[in-house]
Amino acid sequence: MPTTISGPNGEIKFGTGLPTLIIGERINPTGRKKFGQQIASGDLSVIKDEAISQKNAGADVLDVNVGAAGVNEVALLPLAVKEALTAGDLPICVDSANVEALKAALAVYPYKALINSVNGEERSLSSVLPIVKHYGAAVIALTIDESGIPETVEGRIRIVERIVERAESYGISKDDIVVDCLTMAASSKPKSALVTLETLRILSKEFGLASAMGVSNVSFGMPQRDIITKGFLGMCIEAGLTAAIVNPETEGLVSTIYSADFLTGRDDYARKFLTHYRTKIAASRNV
Ligand code: THG
Repeated sequence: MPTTISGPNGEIKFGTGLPTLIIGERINPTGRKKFGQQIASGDLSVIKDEAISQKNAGADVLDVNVGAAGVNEVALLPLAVKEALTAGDLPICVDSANVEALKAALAVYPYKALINSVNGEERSLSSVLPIVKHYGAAVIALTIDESGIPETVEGRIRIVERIVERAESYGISKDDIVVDCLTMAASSKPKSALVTLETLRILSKEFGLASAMGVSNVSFGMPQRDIITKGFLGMCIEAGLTAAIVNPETEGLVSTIYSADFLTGRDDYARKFLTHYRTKIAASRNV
């Protein structure tokens, strides 16, 4: 069964065989000092701007993260979610390591949210999973636990099995678990991209689980990062990735997703491709 989340315009479904869900990652202060300072001072216009520009670039969902120095996440995350929701009119992926902030944000979200994230650590399982159940949300499950990110495919799958088992004990359906196989920098761990792809392939094809991943980490430490990120993104989609956490404004990134979906039979009748590029297609006919 596909995973369902919802927003002001109704439900969105994603999963095996369906087009890749594009989760816009730009509402996040990581590495952006000015963004952090602005939201800490209560100026949410930057959230509105990022919501609109990511939607126009092709985002289906907006990730909202306000974790930065000097920010009271419990107070700010709900405001940021409301701002992004109003401006973007898209479902929200509520992103925080602070459980109280997640609760406060979910309390103001009147649809089915995606929560980012739970992991295999006991304190994460026992604090996040009850919230997932209570709010009827879906959740991204990271393949990391007390011992870190396993280097092997088997180690990462064991964490997923543990999370799914615990989730089911809370009455959370498997369809509401979205696994994240975690990407590391290929420049420092040359074989890690292959481990991530292999894990993704097994969880997708054999376990039938939905998946989400931030792909840009793969290119960390390299020049021309976007080239490597886009190549990896195409491979992830072939391996079964169902939701990509990306910057949709990166030149050529959304095209990579549309072409990979088309080539893997995930875009029936190339409908999404033809709709997204209709203006360009019409222009090229008229030359
Ligand atoms: N999995 C899950 N959630 C995630 C990630 C993941 N959330 C966070 C991250 N990875 C995805 N989001 C971002 C947000 C910002 C950046 C990268 C990934 C980023 N920021 C630039 C920097 O740090 O240099 C600044 C960009 C700018 O200034 O324009 O790269 O993997 N579940």
